[in-house]
Amino acid sequence: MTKIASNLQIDSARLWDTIHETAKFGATPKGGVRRLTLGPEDKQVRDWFRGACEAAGLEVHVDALGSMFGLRKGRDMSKPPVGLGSHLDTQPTGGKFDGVLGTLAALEVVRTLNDAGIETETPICIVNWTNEEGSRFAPATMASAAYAGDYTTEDILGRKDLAGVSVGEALDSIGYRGDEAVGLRKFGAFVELHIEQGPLLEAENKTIGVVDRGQGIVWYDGKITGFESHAGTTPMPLRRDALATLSEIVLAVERTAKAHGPNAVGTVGEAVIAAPSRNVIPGEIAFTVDIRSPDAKTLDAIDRDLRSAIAEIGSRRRAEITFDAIWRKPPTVFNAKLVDAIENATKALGYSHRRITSGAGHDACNLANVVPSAMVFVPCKDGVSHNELEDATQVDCTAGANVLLHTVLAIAGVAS
Ligand code: HGY
Ligand code: MN
Ligand code: MN
Repeated sequence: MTKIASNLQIDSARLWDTIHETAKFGATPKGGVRRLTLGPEDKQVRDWFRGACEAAGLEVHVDALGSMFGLRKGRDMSKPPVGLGSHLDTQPTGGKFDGVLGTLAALEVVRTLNDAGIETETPICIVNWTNEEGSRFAPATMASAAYAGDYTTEDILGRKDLAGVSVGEALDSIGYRGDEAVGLRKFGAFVELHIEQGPLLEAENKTIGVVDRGQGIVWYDGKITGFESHAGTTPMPLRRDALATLSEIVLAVERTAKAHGPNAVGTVGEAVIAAPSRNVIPGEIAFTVDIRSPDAKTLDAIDRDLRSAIAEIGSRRRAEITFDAIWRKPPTVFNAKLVDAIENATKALGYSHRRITSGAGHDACNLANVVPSAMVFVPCKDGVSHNELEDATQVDCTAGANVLLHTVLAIAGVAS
């Protein structure tokens, strides 16, 4: 690698300014970001991202699910580009860094290479994946999962939100249904920078997480059918109370995850009473469950135990319960050579680091099924994420972006 390239560092202030500039799209009073996928705020940040990519000399392409690709030419265009990026959509109570850091650090890598006049051997392609969060449309990481062949484009286009709007309609409403076939654009490797969204790096005072594995995830949709009846006249023993039934299921999820711990977590994140009323016993509830573990056998054991607990609760409470697994992401093992490249770049830059398993799902976990992929983590304050208080430091974000830069240079090669 040339002398210039080996000492190269990203522009810390520019990256930090970019993160805070885009945080205005969907800014919330508590200092977070609410930018649900394919909504008006997502369009704003997408338009901004397209402009920034074009200003950096990138060719911008959009695929049929709205994922955005910014291509930087390399000396040898016959070679597949090195991919780097993440996502710009957020949770309803999202923060400034989840997904945003990885996408904007990818842009900063390009800007830094441009400033230094460096041409890489292979092309580079930065990516904003549609709907990583899975909050408005399930499943999470849907666009990169379709890219990796887990779903057809038609299937994903037909997924609907709670208001009955389909992914296809939402893409059209913001003008981001591209004409490129999903999965057509190939990569030689894919690297994603992300905040850890957990407490380990901060607790151990480590700057970089070299991510070698990702947890497996199973998502369930559940429905409880009891019986609406008068809150004042229905004796307790005669009730078929859907909410009381769900309350036992919530505790069963918590109990089962703990029983299979310490490397297992379970969450009931959504519950919707069909016809809520203060003086009606809830008769119908839809709910969701999110189960995770780095171990596939643990996921199976939790599934088994949860189903038997739910069956017992349902029969005792005379409620009908449907419980369907709608998304199963097996645990990820990232590409060992790429993980080593990240670790080597981290050591060369002198950052403290540790190997780490990702507790969160990421687009790179899907890419790992079709191309050598790996991730770089940096700490976030108190390990908090999916919360408007999500925070990270400029120093750590800069370190992560420098590791991303030097990992990409090592893989793409420096032509001049
Ligand atoms: O749910 C996840 O793990 C990701 O943050 N969307
Ligand atoms: Mn994310
Ligand atoms: Mn997230």
